[in-house]
Amino acid sequence: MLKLYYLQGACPLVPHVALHWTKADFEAVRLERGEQKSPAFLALNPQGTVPLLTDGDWTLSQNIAILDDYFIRVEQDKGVQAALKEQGLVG
Ligand SMILES: N[C@@H](CCC(=O)N[C@@H](CS)C(=O)NCC(=O)O)C(=O)O
Repeated sequence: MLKLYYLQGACPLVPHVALHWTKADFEAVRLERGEQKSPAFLALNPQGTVPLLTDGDWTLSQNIAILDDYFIRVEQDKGVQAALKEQGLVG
């Protein structure tokens, strides 16, 4: 299952909104301030930053990379426009 690690009020809001709007099956994992530098999180992302998207052992950081990767997945599935249209977000 996809997991998006985030800090409240920070830039992971961008992929968080994208995943939510397209009804992705994902879990949002909220970190406490400073937790991004914990050994457990550094084992997932040595950069110690969020956002981090994981899917099993697969990990991806950086907002733009996550958006690119995710929307490629959606596009291959049913298409971003169709996903947003379902939500009534585009005409
Ligand atoms: N260029 C990165 C920026 C990552 C970044 O700086 N994330 C911030 C939150 S917006 C962060 O994790 N800050 C906590 C820290 O650096 O310890 C991206 O677009 O994902």
